Amino acid sequence: MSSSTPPPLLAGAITFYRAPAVSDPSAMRGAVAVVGVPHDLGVGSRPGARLGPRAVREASMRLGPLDAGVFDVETGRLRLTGRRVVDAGDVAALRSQPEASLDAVEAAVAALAEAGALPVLIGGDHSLTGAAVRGLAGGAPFGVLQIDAHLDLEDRVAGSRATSSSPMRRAAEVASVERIVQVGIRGPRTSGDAYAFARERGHLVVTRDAFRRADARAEVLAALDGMERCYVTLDMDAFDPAIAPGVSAPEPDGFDYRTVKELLAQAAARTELVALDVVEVNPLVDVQGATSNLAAVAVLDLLAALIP
Ligand SMILES: [Mn+2]
Repeated sequence: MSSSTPPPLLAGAITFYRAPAVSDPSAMRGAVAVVGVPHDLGVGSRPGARLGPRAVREASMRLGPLDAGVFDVETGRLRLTGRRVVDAGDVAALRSQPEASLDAVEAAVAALAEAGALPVLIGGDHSLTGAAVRGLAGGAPFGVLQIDAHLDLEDRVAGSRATSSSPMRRAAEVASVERIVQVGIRGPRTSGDAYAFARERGHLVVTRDAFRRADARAEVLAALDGMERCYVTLDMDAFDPAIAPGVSAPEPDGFDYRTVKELLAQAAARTELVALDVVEVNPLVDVQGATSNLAAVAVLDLLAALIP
C-alpha cells in the first residue's frame, strides 16, 4: 500500500502512528525507532504501566502513517516528512525478573544506537531510564533533561536498585553522563538525601514553582545550550493530574501541555537528542485514555520539532 493512500482509520495492525513494524536494527539506520517497554516491576504502588506501550500505540492510531507528513496548522507547513519512523516492537520484559528485564532494555537501546537509529522508548515505569542510559554508555558523553514531579534519585528502596524512584541515580552512575537537569519537581515524595545528592553532583534542579519564573526558565535553556547531546526523559507525572490522571504517583500543580511542548521543542532545537523516553503511562488508573493520548501527542510534537 503506498503512503499516499493510507488505510481506513480502524484498519491495520496497531503500531506507533501506523509506522511500519521493523525488527532488524540494521534496517533502522537513520530512523526514529519506537520501542515499547512493558515493565512496571519498579513501582511501589498502583501497578499498570506495563500496559502503557499498548495504550499509547492505540491512542496514536488516530493519525499516521507519518511518512505522509503531518500538516502543522500553526505554521501552514507539512512536518515529519524528513525522517523515517519505525515501530521496533517491545522489549521482552520478563515476569518477576526486574533486573533481567532492565538488562534487556539496556541491550535494546545499545543495539539501536549501534545501528544508527534514534531510540524512543514508551514505558513502562521510570526504572527503564537507568537501563536505557546504560545502553548509551559506550558512545559520546551526553546530558540528561528529566521532566518529572520527582527527583528519582533514591539509591535503593527496600534494598532494590531497580525501582522507579532510582533511575536518575542509576543514570548519574554512568561515566558518560554529564549534567542532569531536573524540571518540574514538586510534592512531598522527594527526600532530603536525594536533594543533597543532586546538589553535590551539580544537577540543575528547577521545581515546578520555580519554573514559573523567567530567570529559572532561562537557566534551563542555558543548561541545554551547554549540552552537546541530550537524553530526554518525560515522566507523565510532570503534567498536572487533571490532564494526566493515569500515572502511578500523581502530584497536584503539574505542568500544562503547552509548557512541556515548548520545553521539548527547546531541547530539540538546542541539543542533539541521543534518545527519548516517555514513562509512567498507567492505563489501569487512566481516565478515558487521556494520559495515553497525551503521551502519544507529546512524542509526535517532539518528533515534529526534531524532523524538518
Ligand atoms: Mn519519575
